[in-house]
Amino acid sequence: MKRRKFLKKSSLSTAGILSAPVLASCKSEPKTETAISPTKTIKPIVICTWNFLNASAKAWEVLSNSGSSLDAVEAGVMVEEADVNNQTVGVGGRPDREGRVTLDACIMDKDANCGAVLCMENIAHPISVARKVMEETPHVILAGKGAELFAYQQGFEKTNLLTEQSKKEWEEWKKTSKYETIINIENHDTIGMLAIDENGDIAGACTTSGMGYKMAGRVGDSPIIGAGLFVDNEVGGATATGVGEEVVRTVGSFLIVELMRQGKSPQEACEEGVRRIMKKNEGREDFQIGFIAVNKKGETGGYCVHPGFTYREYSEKGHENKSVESFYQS
Ligand code: SD4
Repeated sequence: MKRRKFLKKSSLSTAGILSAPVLASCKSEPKTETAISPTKTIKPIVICTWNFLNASAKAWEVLSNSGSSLDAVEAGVMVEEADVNNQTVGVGGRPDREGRVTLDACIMDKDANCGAVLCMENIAHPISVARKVMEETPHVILAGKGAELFAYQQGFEKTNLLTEQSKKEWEEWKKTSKYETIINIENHDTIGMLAIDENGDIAGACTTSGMGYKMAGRVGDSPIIGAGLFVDNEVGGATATGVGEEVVRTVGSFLIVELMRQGKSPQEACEEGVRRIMKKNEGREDFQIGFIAVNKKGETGGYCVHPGFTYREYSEKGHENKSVESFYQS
């Protein structure tokens, strides 16, 4: 929770609030504005889950130099993949129960091209391997050893992903854990990023080490197109964080984009996505789910529910309850 910051909710009209930190974290204004209709202009924008400021700043650098949204999201999330202190993504990620760090990632571009890697070991930048899957193969997904082999063939280096810190914590966890096959609701996080470039084109990326101490072979929503990430360049994009099983069950990010297609704002769509998941889990209060979204106009939204909050409370108290907050996006 240390790296997380949340905006206390006083209003839900967060689009302005959400994009403000993006601009605040970057010194220069975008060079260009993009006409998407005779009456509307949009500026490039990047948003990501949680407060990964360095990642969004990197993506912003790409966008401000007229880079594509695809290059921006890849470069942005790579910052977190490389950060050994981020124990939820890439190098330094928490291992599974057997002590292996397995990574999941996916990427999607303006033309609905997409690529993903699942449960891949020993490669520091799964997002870049996902992009290679998208660009260099006729496939969308490569998993496990096949993904790793493909990465080596593409010139990626073998890297030890398990840091001393993560190893030590895992060894501690083993002492106290009952080693039950339950969804571990703690120690999870993820970076999902969405960007619009100066051509008005949208792309997204999502990368994670998944739930800390997950069962070997477990894959969540993050590398699943439609669940952890979805982009439709005519409408917008969405990405998810939280308990992946719940996001997969509802095809969460696809749902958010479809809700926007039907006319909901990104904020409304994210709220509805969270509400649907909570409704399917009535009575359960042990999980966290969050979505962020951007539409073609450059409006953004984000919504998150935290553990300790049931669907009944959510229905009754809605936004007044402090467990449901719009989440801070860098
Ligand atoms: C997963 N969705 O593997 C990821 C974890 C995550 O915030 O996003 N945690 O289920």
